Amino acid sequence: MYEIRLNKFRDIMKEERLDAYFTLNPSNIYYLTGYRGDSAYLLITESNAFLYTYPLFKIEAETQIHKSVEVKILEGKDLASLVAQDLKNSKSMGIEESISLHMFNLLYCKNNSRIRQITNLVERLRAQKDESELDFIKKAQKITDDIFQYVLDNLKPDRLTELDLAAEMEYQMKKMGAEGYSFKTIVATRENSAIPHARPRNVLIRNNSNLLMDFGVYYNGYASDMTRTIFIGKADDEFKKVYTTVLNAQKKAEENVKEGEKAKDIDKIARDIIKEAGYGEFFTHGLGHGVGIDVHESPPVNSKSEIILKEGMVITIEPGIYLKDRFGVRIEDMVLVKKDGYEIITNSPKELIEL
Ligand SMILES: [Mn+2]
Repeated sequence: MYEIRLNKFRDIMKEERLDAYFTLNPSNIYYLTGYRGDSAYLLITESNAFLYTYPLFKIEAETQIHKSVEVKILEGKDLASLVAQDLKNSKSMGIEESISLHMFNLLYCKNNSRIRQITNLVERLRAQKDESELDFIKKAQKITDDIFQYVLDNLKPDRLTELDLAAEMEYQMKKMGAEGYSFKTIVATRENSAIPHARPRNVLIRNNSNLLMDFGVYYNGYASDMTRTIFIGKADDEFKKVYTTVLNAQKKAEENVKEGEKAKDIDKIARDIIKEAGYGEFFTHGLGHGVGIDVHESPPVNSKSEIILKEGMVITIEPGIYLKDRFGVRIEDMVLVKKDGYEIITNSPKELIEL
């Protein structure tokens, strides 16, 4: 599997006229080699791949990494000199992130390699998931769905603060077999839910409040991401109107997901529905994003995204309406793009729930 990914990546390198590629991005390194430790550097050349790391990570490196990658432990050896040596006669090297001046000098002067800063090459590959990745993402989302059900079964008004509930949900993630959260859990009621990326407060979750929960977990290095907004007590007409609008936008956008569609057109479907209902100015973010090893990754799904959806992409569809100082509603699913349609990975109910 890793060999296939490395070779696919070498094809991209060729297209970009690079004969070497250097990265220290942990997500890209995990994707290309299976290594999940810290502090590693990956060099890919036309025929070899080298992973450099420190003695502290020797065991991970030796057990996790596929044999098509040569592991080099930095025991008193200088990384830049090793890389320069392994580069041999590379003429054009792509580098993703910033590197030290020392390393730049070694690579550039000693090796006479042309260096180009370049981003999103590995991300391009990562956008389309293979079967094993989909399996991890689905397992992550299953745990996320189970946590939502746990909240519905156990939540009582006037007992927990937003922070309490966020802590309880994060505790359950690990109890249910996840590695932890994929981003800090958002639990927000009333005016706090009108902030798209709200921080949970030390404020009680009261009766007659909406409750927005945006959360996800990591499972085997893959993220999930979902949002549900429920109502504690009996929802008033305005909340119902906002909720129905968001839900309608969310569903219509989802139904149009298919290979060959433009990401920005999917965004427009949701945005138009919210506009028509009179809430256009209150939908203040893009419709969604790719999810995988990173909880936000390629492809972006927003009004500017020229990306054409392809089979195997996993994206979120998450429209929202945010009424400042009052309340907000967001509904988010993860959706798998298929050749002739879509599959909703999220299984939690999304019709309005009044607890
Ligand atoms: Mn999201």
